[in-house]
Amino acid sequence: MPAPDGADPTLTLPVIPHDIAMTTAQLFPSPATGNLYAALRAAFPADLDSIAVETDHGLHYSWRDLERASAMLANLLVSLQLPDGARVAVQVEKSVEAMLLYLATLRAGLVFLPLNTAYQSAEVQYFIDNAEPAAVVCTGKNFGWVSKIAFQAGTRHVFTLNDDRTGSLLTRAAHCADHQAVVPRGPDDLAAILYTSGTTGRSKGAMLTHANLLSNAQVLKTSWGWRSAAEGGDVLIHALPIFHVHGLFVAIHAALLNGSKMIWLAKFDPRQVLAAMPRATVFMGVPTLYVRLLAEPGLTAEVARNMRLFIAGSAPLLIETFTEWQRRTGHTILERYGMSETVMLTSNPYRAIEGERRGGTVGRPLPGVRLRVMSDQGQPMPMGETGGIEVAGPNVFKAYWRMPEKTAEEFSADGFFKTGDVGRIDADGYVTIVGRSKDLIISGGYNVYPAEIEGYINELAGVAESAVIGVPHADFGEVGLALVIAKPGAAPDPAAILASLKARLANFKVPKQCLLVPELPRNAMGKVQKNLLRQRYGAPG
Ligand code: MLC
Ligand code: AMP
Repeated sequence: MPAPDGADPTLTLPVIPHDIAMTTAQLFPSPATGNLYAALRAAFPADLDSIAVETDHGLHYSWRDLERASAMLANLLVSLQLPDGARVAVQVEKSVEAMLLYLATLRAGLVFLPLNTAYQSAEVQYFIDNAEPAAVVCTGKNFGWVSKIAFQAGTRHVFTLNDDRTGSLLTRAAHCADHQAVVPRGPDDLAAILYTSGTTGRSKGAMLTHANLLSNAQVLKTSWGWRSAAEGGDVLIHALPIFHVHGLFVAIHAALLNGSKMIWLAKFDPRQVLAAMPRATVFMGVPTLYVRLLAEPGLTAEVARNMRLFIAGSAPLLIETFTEWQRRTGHTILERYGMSETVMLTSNPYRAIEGERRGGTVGRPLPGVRLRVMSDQGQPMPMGETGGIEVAGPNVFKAYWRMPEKTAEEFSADGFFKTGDVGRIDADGYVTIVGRSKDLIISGGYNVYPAEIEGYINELAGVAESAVIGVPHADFGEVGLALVIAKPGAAPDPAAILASLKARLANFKVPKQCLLVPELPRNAMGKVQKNLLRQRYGAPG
């Protein structure tokens, strides 16, 4: 395989062309090591020269390539002699090498901290200051500002990694041995920290252990009937970003733990997905991906004939999308529900014998997950009635990074995590999410916290105060709308407000519209009544 210009040729990889009551000991291949990578590696197919990943650039990576290249990267990380529990923060474009860096971080026993590529300097600064990573990996184009933030925060090592297999990380790893003994880790040791925004606007780092991730991956492998090579094998179309639970854990772990090939798309493009579909069996997406695929005339039962399973999650799937998908392809989407703090919690049934895939619901709690619906007073709600969803299980995260008070607040006295989602369970055990108690907008599968955006708007000249609400949107499901009250005598320009947000915030957080309003409705406590604003301004967009 020719290396692209500037790529380090030595790292150019050879081309070829339920039982969920499993104990931790059963889950891990060897009691000596609880390292998630060891479990994934144990599931690689016997033929290590078969193709593991095929990219949209026509590159092929074998299972041996994954093993060797992740060993080289892990050896580089180990050579840095970082202390136990050290964080490796990564903000890079999607590439197979970025996935290899994740696997290498696991192998080296370090803690992976992925960051959305849309985050700008103020956002990245917060994560780096808060997590104090020992190493940071960024794109070459961002090296100037990211390294400045990192070095100021005391990070000693900053590498670059680009999506064309260049960058100092690969150059350095090319000098490392291509075999590595996986660093032993206990099941309770940290594997990753995923930042999830807080209601106060300050992000919290959810600390996920090797056992959290592996137990969930095992459960999904069984529940979704992943087919071994002997059963004809599965092929996953991977079209999601790899800095959140969905693309990083649910998709990658499932494929690796099943020894299944991935067709790897750097960015979601509906036409590329359709082109890959006849050679694939499994697809995972947020609802926006399904909406955009439905807009393609090429989406037919014929193109989806080899597909075994379409999985949706991260945001509510509209019943129209669910029904229309059935009509166009003959397939019933399986909707599931998860969170950064818990990985996957519920799933609609895969097998008909377990029940129907019920549109508008997120299915039943996954094996091992205990889920309950509670009143505001902390009492269990009768079946079918709505309340706060709380969960417990081997998948639930350990704590928020360096926020013991927040952690205590969000767990009940008997150890259930309060999801902030509002829902009900029916007599068959199906869970329906009806809303959120947390003030959160989910736009195209990304979470946006109004408080963070309001904070930025309120600092702008001429603004007295603001409220950001989520309003329905045909493509993204929900998008932000900013309602702004001007200071007396001032007339801030809504377009200028949006432009200044765009200059400072990740683009998906920027409201799609901004309106000047004379007042905001408030309750007796003086709190803005966002439900009234949603009623008033929430006509579908
Ligand atoms: C992009 N934009 C968005 C947006 N994505 N705005 C709101 N919400 C989003 N999600 C902005 C762009 O910056 C651009 O702004 C404009 O909207 C149009 O962009 P686009 O070209 O249409 O966007 P695209 O690059 O195609 O991205 C859309 C997308 C992407 C849907 C493919 O957002 C995506 O990959 N979403 C998946 C998120 C995900 O993986 N979530 C899982 C979280 S895990 P402008 O102004 O520049 O034109 C989780 C747990 C669980 O929740 O249960 O899984
Ligand atoms: P995150 O913090 O990015 O992990 O987002 C988690 C949130 O996404 C959950 O708390 C839910 O509000 C939402 N979510 C995930 N899956 C679904 C789903 N299938 N339906 C509705 N909301 C979902």
